[in-house]
Amino acid sequence: MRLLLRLLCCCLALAAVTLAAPEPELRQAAEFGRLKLACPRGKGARSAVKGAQIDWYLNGQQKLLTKPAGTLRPEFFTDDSRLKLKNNRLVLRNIQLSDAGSYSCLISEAGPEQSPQWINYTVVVSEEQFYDFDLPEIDSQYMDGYECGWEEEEEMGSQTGEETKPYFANKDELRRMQAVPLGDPVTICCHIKGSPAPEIQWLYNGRPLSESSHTVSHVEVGRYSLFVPSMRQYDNGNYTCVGRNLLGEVSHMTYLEANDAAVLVMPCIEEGYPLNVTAFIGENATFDCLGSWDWEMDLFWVFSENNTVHVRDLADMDRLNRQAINEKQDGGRFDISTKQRLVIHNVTLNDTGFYTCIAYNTLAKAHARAYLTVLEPLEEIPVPLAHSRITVILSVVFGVLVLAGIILVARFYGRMRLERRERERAVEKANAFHAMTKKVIIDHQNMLANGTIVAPTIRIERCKPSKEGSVMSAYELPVDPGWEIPRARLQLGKQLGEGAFGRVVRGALDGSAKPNSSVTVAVKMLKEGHTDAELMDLVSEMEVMKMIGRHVNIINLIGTCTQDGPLLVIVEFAPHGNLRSYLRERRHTTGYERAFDHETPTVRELTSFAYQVARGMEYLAAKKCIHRDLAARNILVGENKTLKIADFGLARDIQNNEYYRKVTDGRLPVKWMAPEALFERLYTTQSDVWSFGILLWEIFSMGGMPYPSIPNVEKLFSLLREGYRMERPPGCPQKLDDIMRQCWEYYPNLRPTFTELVEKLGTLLTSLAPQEYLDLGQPSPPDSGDSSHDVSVDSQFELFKSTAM
Ligand code: ACK
Repeated sequence: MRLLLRLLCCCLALAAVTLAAPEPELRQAAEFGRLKLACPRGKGARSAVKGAQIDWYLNGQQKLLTKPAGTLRPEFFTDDSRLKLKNNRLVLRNIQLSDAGSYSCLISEAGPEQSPQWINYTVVVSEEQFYDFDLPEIDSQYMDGYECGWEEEEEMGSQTGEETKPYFANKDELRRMQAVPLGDPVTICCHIKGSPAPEIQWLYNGRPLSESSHTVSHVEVGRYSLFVPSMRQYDNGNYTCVGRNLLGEVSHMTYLEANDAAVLVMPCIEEGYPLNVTAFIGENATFDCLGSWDWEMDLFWVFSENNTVHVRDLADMDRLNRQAINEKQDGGRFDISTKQRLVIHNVTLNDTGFYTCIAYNTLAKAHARAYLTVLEPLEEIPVPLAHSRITVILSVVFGVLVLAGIILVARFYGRMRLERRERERAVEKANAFHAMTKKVIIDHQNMLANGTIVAPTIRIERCKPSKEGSVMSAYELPVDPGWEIPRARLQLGKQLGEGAFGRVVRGALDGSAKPNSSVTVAVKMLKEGHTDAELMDLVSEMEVMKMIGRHVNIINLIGTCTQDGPLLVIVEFAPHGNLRSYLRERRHTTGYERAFDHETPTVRELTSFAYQVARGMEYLAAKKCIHRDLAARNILVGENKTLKIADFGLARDIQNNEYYRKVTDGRLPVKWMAPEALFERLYTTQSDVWSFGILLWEIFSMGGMPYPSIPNVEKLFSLLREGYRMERPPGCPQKLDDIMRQCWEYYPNLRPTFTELVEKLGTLLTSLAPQEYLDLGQPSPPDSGDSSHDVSVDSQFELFKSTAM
């Protein structure tokens, strides 16, 4: 009966909406963006309808969700993962054009004397200006605080109690560091309460935000939050919220960092660190926590008197992070301005205990601890008053002590002389050892197995230098006459880039056939202070490149310098850098700055890029080479827009069986990784196909960051498991989107092979421009200037859709 009545009430109310609906509020949303519709509207209105039933409708009939009467639960979900109710706001994310319409909310059962109330919105969805990343539309009215999990209106009402100095109402939301993918929005929450209501100020790198010219136009300051709609490199820095009232002040600093590397490094603390420290009262004690340090990582220090710091998961980590030593603690005695170093000034006996350094990111955690022993200073023993017997005894004792001292000093000097002689002998021995070189032995024995190429085994042995005279290099490498190039023919130029251990420089290689002619090359080499393992990796890469052979769509080996100096691996030079930057620089912009005057590539060109990479990968797959890091950043753009796959030989195994498991945890390019690579460390050519799908998405989003709206890696993991896949980038042809989706089949064997991808993309290219079909043996020809096929991406969608595959 009650249900029937409610139904009747809804129907009547719905009719009322259609007949005499209050003026709906017009809300504009951007495609792929997010929208929040409040019900009820206005500050303070929420408390008036506490416990009311709230129903949301779309276009007057379709019920979206219901918040039942009497519940205080803040969140309600629907079958559509994009839609939820949070804190009485309907939240719709990843908005589609089809989401436009009228949204109505009915508040009923708010109280006996309150009649049902309708709130109406008309939602208009505008097509996303995909290339116009700089100033995305934001709904600033509802953004403040939304991400922070508290309600501003509630806060406003609670400011009336007895006088209190400012304090953090929600310590859980305080973060020491927030790493944000480049271009993503980020909110810093800082909910400071107090009575009278504290005045809140935001500082950027220690100075008032208003004085910092670059951020002021960009960030939005809410009452208790700071919102950066699109993180850029120059927004990096320390953001501090300060809350003050008559009774005192509190502040919290968050370091924000934008990063476009989708690569996570497992935290790792160097063995032996931090070291135990012993200090006298009043001295300073320093602990160092050396190890790998990555943009997604946080590091903090925890003090415990006994050896009991339990770290199991991220929740533990957050709990500990809140208990962590902070700089303000104990009158500023604890200095953690350099995170990896903890300095305790003016130590006291109370400081005795364990200091644990904890480094963590979403991938893993690492912690190590050291003990601080605090000693009391040696007290000076007062000399007793002279007494004849005591004086005699003391004199005798003194005499004995002096004698013993002399004997000890003599023995000490004897020992020192002995030790010095031993040390000299050891140095002589070490010098003799160093006069030897390290011989690099490349074992090609297993090069061919089942008709496929296998990486050689490389080892290093110490031996006497085989050449007379000065030793030019600590290593002796075997000469490969087929590839060896005299160093004199090579001139090294400016650096193109560097990684942790190696670097790449531009070079000019004198032509051997034509004198006075030179060709530009790229030269890979190691950095000073590299290890044997790094040299072995470069040797392995060089050998793999030799074995792989030549293909137009890979970076080919030109030659090597292995003798009389450091190892140089000379490869083809790609003048236009990596594909990701290439595309980003050529985005079609609608106003704001345009860095370079490059032409926006056509859909046909983009399809040709995809085709070329597929061809290169087909070749590598045929050689049983698994790339493991196929991404636009690892594709280089050569002359005539020829794409070349780089880094395919990078210490990534080639095996005669189809797959291998990577046991050791190194860098994980998570957003490009197939589920089986992500969850089981299982890499195959078919996991490369998944990465190729992400690469396709990168190409058709003009170098966009994959999964732009996914806040963290855990979320990505769970969404992938649930079958979530990225949306089609705007302007991307449907057929290309279909190919992406095939590459992202959960089961590797359901994904297309690279040969099938070459076929599909080739057909697509032919259907698009039959007369400009890519010559299979040749790089993609430069666009001939025939503008009939050269419509830019935005306008070609329709054209592409109508073309048969
Ligand atoms: O992404 P980039 O612009 O292109 O910066 C990196 C850097 O060196 C470190 O790897 C660039 N690089 C690597 N190999 C080549 C090459 N063969 N030709 C041109 N640039 C290269 C790469």
